Amino acid sequence: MNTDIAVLNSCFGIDDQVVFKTISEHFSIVEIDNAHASASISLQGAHLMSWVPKGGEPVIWMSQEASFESGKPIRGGIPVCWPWFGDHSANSSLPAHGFARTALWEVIQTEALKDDTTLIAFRLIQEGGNHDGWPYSAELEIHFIIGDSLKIDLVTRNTGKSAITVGDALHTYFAVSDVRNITINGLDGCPYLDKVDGSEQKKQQVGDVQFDQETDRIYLESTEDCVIDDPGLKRRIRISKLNSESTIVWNPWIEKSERMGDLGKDGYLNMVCVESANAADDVVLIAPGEKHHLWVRYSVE
Ligand code: TA6
Repeated sequence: MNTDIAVLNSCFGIDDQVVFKTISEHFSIVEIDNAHASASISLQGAHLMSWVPKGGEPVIWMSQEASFESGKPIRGGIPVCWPWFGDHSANSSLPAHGFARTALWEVIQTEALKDDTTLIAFRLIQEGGNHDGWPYSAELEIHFIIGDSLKIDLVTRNTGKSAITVGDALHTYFAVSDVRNITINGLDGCPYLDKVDGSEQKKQQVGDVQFDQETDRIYLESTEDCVIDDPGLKRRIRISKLNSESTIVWNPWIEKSERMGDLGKDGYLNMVCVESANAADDVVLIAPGEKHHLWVRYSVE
């Protein structure tokens, strides 16, 4: 896999629209800028770090204290959780949310599309046995279309000889004016596992989700659009998705964010995670040779 910046720019750069650069030793990113939006994505984890529609505010939150070190998860942006969500079911000493988000992905495609949006795609090849906790073979690709909406397609292809079970998520940190003043709708009536209360199964009462404490919920049977209503920024962020049965809603609030140490002072106030996933009992079974697409579209209204 080639990570030489000059080679990447020669093979995949697009004048003034797609440019590869390093931001620290062994940490390379790609910056995208087109008529509709700008974005940046790290090659580690194929991790989108920013997306700003032209003339708008950043939609994706990044911690002021985020570290950009090889092999270390980035706090903010869109971490790719794969091939498991949360703790590994059999070995909690393995990295939370799997290994894809700290692996180095290869760039496989860039294209300036006819509607002046930009497509960029990355791949991670997993050979059976080269990661603890997941002795299977698969190819993972992520395709981004950067425009005044953000479309993401996370594709798992089973390249092995036996069926595989995959938990996956786009663990997206959305930027908000003040988490105490936003609401999230689209989860009415959904059952959820309350990770702040021993993962007890509860049911979302009719009405929007609001925040006044640490919130960490895995909503199940949640396939509808979610909308983050943010009066402070006078905007609504719509989260549409396909092939995702779970939605995780997370804000660490005060104590947990102080314990985590990398959200920045009061950083928790300006973020909320709404994660399109297949987690807990919603994990997906993929037969040999088959593919699974987890697809989302983020748009600002
Ligand atoms: O998606 C919510 C969650 O599972 C929380 O429990 C919290 O752990 C968060 O992910 C962040 O996880 P990370 O491994 O990125 O620190």
